[in-house]
Amino acid sequence: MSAPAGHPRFVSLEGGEGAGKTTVLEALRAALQADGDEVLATREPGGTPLAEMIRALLLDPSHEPALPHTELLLMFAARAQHVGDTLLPALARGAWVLSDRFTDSSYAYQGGGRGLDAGFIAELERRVVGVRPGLTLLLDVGVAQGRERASGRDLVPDRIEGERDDFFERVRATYLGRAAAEPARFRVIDASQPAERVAADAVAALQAWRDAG
Ligand code: T5A
Repeated sequence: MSAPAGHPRFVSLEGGEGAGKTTVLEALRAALQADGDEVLATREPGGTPLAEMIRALLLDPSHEPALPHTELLLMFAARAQHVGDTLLPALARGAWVLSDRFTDSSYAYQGGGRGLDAGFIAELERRVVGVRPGLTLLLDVGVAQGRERASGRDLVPDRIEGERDDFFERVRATYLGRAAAEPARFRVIDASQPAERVAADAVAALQAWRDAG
């Protein structure tokens, strides 16, 4: 069975810790709204009240660590709720959807980082999610630089931010591998640049993709 099809109004932002997704998302939203389009900006894990509760459970460092499969299945539980309750209804009414992370994060973090089987993740994607972004902007930055940015902002690292550098190197390598394998969907943005430059590159990539579609 093949991967789910990409939707032409669904854009995801991906990258490691501190890549600058939140900053870029606002620039993309402003660019689309300037054209008068409805835009839903959302995030994963999260995007609905129940999915946000699952997010809190996943990232809370105060309880025992989630085992890799527990983490994967909770990510997909949150995603199922997000897709069914928020994302598909927005696409059906013609809105743009901008998602800070989507299924590629599960391939990168639970697949690459935790070492879970990509075939199993693909099966969950087909059965539980059933949709892919038409465009995925991968904000690529070196692990040390990204972690330094994230640590400058967070007082207490969440459960995943507390992982070691080798975990995040595998996450990055998995993202870059996926981008190389799917050049029609991915655009890799150099996120080591100043924030305004990264945002401008991301907006230009979105506009070029939209104009070509
Ligand atoms: N996860 C998620 C999984 O493991 N599997 C999954 O399936 C999914 C969906 C989510 C965690 O869950 C994991 C991945 C994550 O570990 P989160 O808090 O949402 O947790 O984590 P992130 O998405 O990584 O959020 P961050 O906020 O850490 O990263 P951002 O959004 O990429 O970075 P941003 O924009 O907040 O910027 C971080 C700091 O850097 C500065 C900003 O001002 C900010 O202070 N900054 C820059 N500084 C200099 N130059 C630039 N270009 C900068 N861009 C931003």
